Amino acid sequence: MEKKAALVIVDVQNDFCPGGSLAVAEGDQVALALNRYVERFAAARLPIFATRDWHPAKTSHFKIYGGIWPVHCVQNSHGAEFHPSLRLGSAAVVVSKGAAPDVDSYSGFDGVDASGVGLAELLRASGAEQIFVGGLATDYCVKQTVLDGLKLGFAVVLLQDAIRGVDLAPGDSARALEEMRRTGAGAIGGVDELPW
Ligand code: VGL
Ligand code: ZN
Repeated sequence: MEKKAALVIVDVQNDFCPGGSLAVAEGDQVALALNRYVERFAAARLPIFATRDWHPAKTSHFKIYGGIWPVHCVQNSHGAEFHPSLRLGSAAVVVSKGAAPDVDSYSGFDGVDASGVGLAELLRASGAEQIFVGGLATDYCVKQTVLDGLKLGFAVVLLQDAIRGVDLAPGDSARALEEMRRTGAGAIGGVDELPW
């Protein structure tokens, strides 16, 4: 028997895409790749979760308050909206993270749905044993989400055609990929490699 799968889309928001305040090169490209996964998961009636970075205006995550990042993904701002190319469909559950004023919260597993239920619990309630993860950014939120997923006992498959990195230092994304694979994440390069 195949493990029951869920799709986890990480932070495909305007501020992480070209034109945004923390733009990842080709960040908008992941939306197009992810749309194909959304279609396949929705057709198979498998659960879909979309995380979003959801910061208060004042947080130690931002450079101006002691962190390392430009202001981005402030709650209810245009920059925090999902990129318009991403077609989430009605079934996707939105999971918000980064709302605390004093922690970075890179992992999607720090996120909660509209009722305050955390991602791990949502996944377990959906019956998911295996998560397919894509989005932004490879070297921060995707990496932390993948590593936490493995730690929590989920099988994790990285969507290599649907991730892009910040690369604050050159090679960060490549190193992140290596660490995720070494820790136990699998990977596929496109929807054609989905096992169903
Ligand atoms: C992220 C930097 C700062 C991410 C979030 O979603 O990868 N990166 N905040
Ligand atoms: Zn952030």
